[in-house]
Amino acid sequence: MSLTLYELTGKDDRRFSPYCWRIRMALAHKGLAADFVAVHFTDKDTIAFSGQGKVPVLVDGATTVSDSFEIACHLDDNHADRPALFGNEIARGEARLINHWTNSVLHALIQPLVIDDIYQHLAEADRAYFLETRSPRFDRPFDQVQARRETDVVALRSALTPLRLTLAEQPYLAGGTPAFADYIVLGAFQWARSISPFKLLEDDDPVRAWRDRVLSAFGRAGYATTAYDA
Ligand SMILES: N[C@@H](CCC(=O)N[C@@H](CS)C(=O)NCC(=O)O)C(=O)O
Repeated sequence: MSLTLYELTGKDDRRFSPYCWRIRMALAHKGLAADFVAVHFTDKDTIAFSGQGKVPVLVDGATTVSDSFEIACHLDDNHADRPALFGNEIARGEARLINHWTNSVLHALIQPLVIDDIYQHLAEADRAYFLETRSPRFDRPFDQVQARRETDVVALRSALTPLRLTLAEQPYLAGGTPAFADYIVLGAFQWARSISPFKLLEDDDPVRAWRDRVLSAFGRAGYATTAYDA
């Protein structure tokens, strides 16, 4: 059965989507090989077959799935002979909380810190689209939003306290071994380091050590990309 993942790319083939990274890691976790198709924000025609306009999109044989959480559920339900991304229904339910916290809190704290770096790493063809769709989220130009990051990063680091408390008791967010909850949060940090040299996490932050552990899993799957050493 062949698998194809459609994922976002930028200038110099930077794979910078947090949601797509969740699925890259999920495929590595399950030991499933896939073909990767790079798409730009404005390549809507390429993923039109999925019935919506966002990546990731996974094609698994005759089945097409979009939305990263739905894709993870699909992978567990349809490749149950492979290591589980959730483990059971309770863990799947709890991972939904991590999903929504990451999408609504973590991403919102990271985006202003790297918004101009994202813009600078976009393919030329995507720049006008990105300006048009993302500028309304901010009250000033991207470079001016990002200029405050040395002070704004404090709020991000503070919001990571629950992660630090969890990691003081277990090596991964999901428990003794990494699972989809880890890949959801990892995607946010991978998004940043794919396009920005700015250091979100201090050297002695246990979240940084966890991030590097997860990046190193499955034969260093998380390092198989162009990124900054941030
Ligand atoms: N809920 C979706 C969100 C996916 C998403 O927002 N993807 C972004 C890339 S990071 C996208 O494709 N955006 C298209 C656009 O803004 O036009 C998921 O979890 O997969």
